Amino acid sequence: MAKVISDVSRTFSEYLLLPGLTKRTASPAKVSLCTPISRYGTGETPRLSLNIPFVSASMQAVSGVDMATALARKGGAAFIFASQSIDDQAAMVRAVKKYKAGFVLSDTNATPDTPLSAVLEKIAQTGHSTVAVTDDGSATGRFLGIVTDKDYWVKEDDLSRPVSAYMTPVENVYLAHSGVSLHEANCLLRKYRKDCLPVINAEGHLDSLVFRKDFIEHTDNPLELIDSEKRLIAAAGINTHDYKERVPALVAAGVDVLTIDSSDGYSEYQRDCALWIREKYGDSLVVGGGNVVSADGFRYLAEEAQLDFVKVGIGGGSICITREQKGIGRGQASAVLEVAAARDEYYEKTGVYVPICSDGGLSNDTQIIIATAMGADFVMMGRYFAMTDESPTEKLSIRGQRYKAYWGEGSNRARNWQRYSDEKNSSGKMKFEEGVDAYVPASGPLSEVLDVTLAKLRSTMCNVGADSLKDFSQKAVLTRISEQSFVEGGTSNVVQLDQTHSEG
Ligand code: RVP
Repeated sequence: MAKVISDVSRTFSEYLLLPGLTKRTASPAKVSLCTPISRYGTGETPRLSLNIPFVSASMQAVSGVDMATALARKGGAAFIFASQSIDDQAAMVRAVKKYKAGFVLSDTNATPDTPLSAVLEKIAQTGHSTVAVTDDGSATGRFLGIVTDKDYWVKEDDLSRPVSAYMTPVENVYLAHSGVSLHEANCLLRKYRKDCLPVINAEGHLDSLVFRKDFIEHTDNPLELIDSEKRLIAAAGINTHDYKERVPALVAAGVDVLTIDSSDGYSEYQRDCALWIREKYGDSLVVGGGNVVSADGFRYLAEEAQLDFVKVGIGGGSICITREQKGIGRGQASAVLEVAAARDEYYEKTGVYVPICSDGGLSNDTQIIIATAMGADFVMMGRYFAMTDESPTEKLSIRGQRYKAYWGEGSNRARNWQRYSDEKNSSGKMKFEEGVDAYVPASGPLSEVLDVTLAKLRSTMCNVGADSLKDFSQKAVLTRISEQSFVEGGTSNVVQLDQTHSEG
């Protein structure tokens, strides 16, 4: 007869934290968010730690090169999506490893003949207002000039005129030449009092752009996640089908961290894949896997598969309908609590600490905080990052509101046959989908969104009297809340006026 667990399957929003003693000496600035992403033994230092406990999901609509560089610069990591050809994924990893902080490949370009109206559309899509004008409209074409939002007046100027009528031509642009160091480029920006410095090569082709705002951001990013050669850490998703070809290509491209991407990771396929990688590459790679929702699943992947970290969560993702379709899964809070306890028990028994990652279903900052308090060493998110400017999809406007497309890896749109290959039918479509194809509101630049979340996490940690994530989960006291106390936690019996419509 089937066994029924007596505990109800619960979600993060059913819990609150009780504050502990806040010490006078506590301050959010002193809180460390450093967290291990590789297994380690008692007394050892983890081979790799994140500087903030956030990674982005291995999904087409989330983790491309822009996300990977932006998130690594903030101290986390983006798992470049596996549902693409091996060559394309390796090229993305290579781009992350080659990324030189401060030198940006221009993503908003035009030819001199492009009408200003088309340029404005492009600006709306990329969110970047500096436009490089090149002979062929590419990021590396012959450089002819530059247009910024200071060169035209949308309401006054004729939008059908070519961009050449508005641009500052190359002969009047302050330039630098390929080979210039970042320090030199920043000195030139300061000297010329400019916001952007184009870097061109000996043939006059555009190489990159250096922005003043990036210089400021760089000094604001002391948590950058970098390797021993000061290159950004690169992470990528893999599957259990083509790993014998994919992993060597990713390693050749310089990848540092891999995660085996699967909706249900408690499987012999994951063990075989993980052991193959470990045998071939030893400890030079960090390899995680999952997803699991039980102590048994964790122990299997920690012990038998020797994984570096284990991801927790089935069916909680915002675009995920696995629970509805197949009837498997577990409330994310219950899963994290059980797996965190299994991790601690495993550590006590063996002296080996295997970090866990709560993956999916985090829909606001509070839930992120509760997940880490419950013992997740770090969290993986899709929707949160898909909403930011750095996700690979374009912004679109629907009734005045800006959105970005966001679809599950188990949707037909993703065509992720490796992850869901068993379910493909003869007509090339999945027999059933485990994910949906949707939109999310655009939230703005990653750095701004993340700074707010991190500020809240640090502040709550101070309330609990914790100065590190480990300390936080050890000191955390959580209480279950009733539906009534959930309602009480929001605003009540007040009227909030929309200030934009209020009269003098
Ligand atoms: P969320 O952050 O709630 O958007 O969830 C993202 C997670 O959802 C991913 O990390 C992955 O585990 C899961 N996912 C991705 N695609 C699908 C699907 O199509 N069912 N699920």
